[in-house]
Amino acid sequence: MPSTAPTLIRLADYRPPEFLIDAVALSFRLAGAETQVAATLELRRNPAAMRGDGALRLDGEGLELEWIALDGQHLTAQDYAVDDESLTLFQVPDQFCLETRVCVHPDQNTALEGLYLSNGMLCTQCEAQGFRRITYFLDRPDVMARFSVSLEADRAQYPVLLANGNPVGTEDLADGRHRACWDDPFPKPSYLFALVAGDLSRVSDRFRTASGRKVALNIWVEPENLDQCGHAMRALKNAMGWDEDRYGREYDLDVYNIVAVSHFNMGAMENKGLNIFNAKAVLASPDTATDQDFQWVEGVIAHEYFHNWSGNRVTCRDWFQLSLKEGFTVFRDQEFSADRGSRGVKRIADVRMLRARQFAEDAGPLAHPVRPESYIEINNFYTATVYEKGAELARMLAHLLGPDLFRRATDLYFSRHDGQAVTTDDFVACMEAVSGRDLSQFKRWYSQAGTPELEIAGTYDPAAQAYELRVRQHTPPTPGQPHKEALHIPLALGLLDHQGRDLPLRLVGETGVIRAGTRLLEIREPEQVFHFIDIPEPPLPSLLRGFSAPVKVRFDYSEAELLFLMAYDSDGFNRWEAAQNLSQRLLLAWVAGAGPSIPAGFYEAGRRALTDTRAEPALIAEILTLPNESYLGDQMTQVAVEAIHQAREGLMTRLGQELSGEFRAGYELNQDRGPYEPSPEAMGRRALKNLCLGYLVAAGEAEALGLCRDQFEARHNMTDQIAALRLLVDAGGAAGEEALAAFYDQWAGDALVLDKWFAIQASAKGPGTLERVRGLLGHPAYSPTNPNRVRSLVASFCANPVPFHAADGSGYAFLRERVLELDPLNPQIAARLLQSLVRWRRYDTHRQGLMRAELESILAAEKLSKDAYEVAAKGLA
Ligand code: 0A1
Ligand code: ZN
Repeated sequence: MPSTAPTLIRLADYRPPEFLIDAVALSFRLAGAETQVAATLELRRNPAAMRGDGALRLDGEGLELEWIALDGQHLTAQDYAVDDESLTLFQVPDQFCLETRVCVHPDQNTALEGLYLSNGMLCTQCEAQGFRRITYFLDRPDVMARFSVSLEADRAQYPVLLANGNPVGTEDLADGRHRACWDDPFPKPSYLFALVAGDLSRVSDRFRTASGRKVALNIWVEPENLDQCGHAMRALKNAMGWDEDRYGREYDLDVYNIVAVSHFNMGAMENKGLNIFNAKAVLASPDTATDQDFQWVEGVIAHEYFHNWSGNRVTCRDWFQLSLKEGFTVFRDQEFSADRGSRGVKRIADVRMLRARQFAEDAGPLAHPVRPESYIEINNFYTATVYEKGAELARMLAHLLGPDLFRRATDLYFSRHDGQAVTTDDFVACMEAVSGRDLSQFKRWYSQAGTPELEIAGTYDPAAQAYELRVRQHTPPTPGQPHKEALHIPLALGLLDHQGRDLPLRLVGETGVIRAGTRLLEIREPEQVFHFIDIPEPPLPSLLRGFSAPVKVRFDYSEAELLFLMAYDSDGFNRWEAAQNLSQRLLLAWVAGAGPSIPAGFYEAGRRALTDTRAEPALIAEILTLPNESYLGDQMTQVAVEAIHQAREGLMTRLGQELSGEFRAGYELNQDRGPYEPSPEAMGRRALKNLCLGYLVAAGEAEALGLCRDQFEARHNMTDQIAALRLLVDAGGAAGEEALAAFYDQWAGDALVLDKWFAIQASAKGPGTLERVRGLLGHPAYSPTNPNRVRSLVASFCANPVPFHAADGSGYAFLRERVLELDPLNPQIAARLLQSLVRWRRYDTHRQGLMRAELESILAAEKLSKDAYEVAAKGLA
């Protein structure tokens, strides 16, 4: 346990800051072992705040204070107090200038918050509260200051010196040193501060904004990665153009710098004018990156760029408002990617992820609202709920308002709040202002945790030619919120006739022309009935089209109806959804003991999907991908780990055998004929081709493993190579081992590809996975201080249900060891890994006992971080 019980920070306790900082000048003498930071802060009392005891308390952690002066007067020990977390000045005037000089040690910083070293490069990470590890400051987002920065370092070791804003000059100094100065004209919170110093090479380009500003674009990387920046640069330019077209947002500085670093806790960071990226989120070449990597890079580049408006120009008042920037920005990047590729396929991928991660979070002890009420460690709240569910809330608002009003609302939001630190209420207020709608009920989505369930039933009255749809909403309790209120839910739906055509949807009392197609109903009550008239035949409802709200729908479809929807629904998302429902139903029945009773219609539907020449290959691949094991487990009251695995494998085998001819043809038809292309079409074909190969292997086809070997050895591109490698490794035996060894020899020099080599072994299906993973901990390329490596090996293992949940508890014990090893090094990563243990209530009593015991022993550890403490304590509560 931490030595003192960690404090709970509450939204209800928010108070405006007592002091404001108008400007800050920072001067760094940079070196890996010891960096000096001199800060000059221009402070004044905040007229909008209540007067406290007159003292000024600045945040600061792990700083060695060397000098302090107020309005030019050096202060002595009676004037202030320093503790582990702060510097307090007992008496200060209403307006003054404070100078401090501190010393920090980047080479000892393994937590990767504040200033740290990554492969010899100095870089920073300040969100959420890393700036206080660099200098004493009011490290909270509602204190926005103008920053000017001077960086001084050895020229040979750190030839490139970058910070936020625009460059204002460089200078050579004595003793082989040099200096660069940067000025950021936009006031910003400290979490957006960044600097980088290193021996970096760049790829450069230009962008001309709609109003004619010329922007220099640079992607900075270690020299050997220069050839892997083209995709990110194209993505950046596309994102800049898209934000101008879709949101009227232009870039506002002369330069946009992106730096790739190899040690990073997350994907990337939107620091003003100086984004710092996990190398994995920037670098991409056909040989080294898969199609998924290409898509991810494009999405993250766009996400960080979009933050320049949704996050930087308009920022968060406090960290409870995190989704104000994250939810909205995820929605923006999702829409960008939808416009770049296939909208329908993108929606499926996003919903898959929402269900796998956010619905699971909602169903466990860490459930929290999109705007949480309290936290111990804010780093634990960069969650699927804040990000992905937050994006769904922005999407619902966009649906409810329609495109024109939504654009007017975002224009208003950006102009009304430019340069301010605001709340999710302010965001919704802009939606209300332009639409004249009352969205007070909608706001419950921000404060109420849990996944709402819609129970829907329909009745057809042939005499009246009327269809009645009854919708009941219910949100199950979550920790701290036993009772839930009714939400305002946009429900998009269609009614299909017997030929699969959309009917016109006329509600009773409506007149005028109504076109056939999708209609948006608004659910507000616990129970609501909709009466459709002029319905000539019993219709089949297609519900929650496009997944118009983050809810679960229950409707009693027959198998035949699901097959019909799968074949005919005009909504691509719901065709996929019907397929998922159907396979989920078969698999859960199989797990429950019914065995493999698969209706002929299921195979037929699969065959039809596979041979549908009009459908996009990417969509076909999604339709034929069975729900994954964790998601299936989430649908059970008690997760049957092994039975789920066997049923899923079994269904793949049967589908593969039944449709072997089609899978074989699909494999051939979708081969890349020319050079690799990262286009959506080519990616879709590769996805389908590799899915076909997977089914051929599952079917035990004699030549399937030979095809894998050929594909692996052809080394055509990483997508194909890794797909083949995974199948070979999962199949076990000498062929898998040989391929792993060959892959290692080929890629030992490339850290990001080596991560894949670790991950494939940790996610292997066969026996002996834990032993292999334990062995890999001792591999010279494994390092607990590199988050990407830890995620590849340890997080991949924890996501591999059968070995992680082994009934002897060996997987759980392994995780406990890793968490205790990592926590002193990097608490954020330790706490994230630990989340794999918190959903113990969903397993049998034997496993429950094992998982709890590990949580308890972690909680009992000495000097546990706040991060890990919060997860373990809530996990046991
Ligand atoms: N704001 C970033 C995510 C991020 C958050 C925390 C970090 O370090 C603790 C790093 C990045 C984003 O949304 O991309
Ligand atoms: Zn973000």
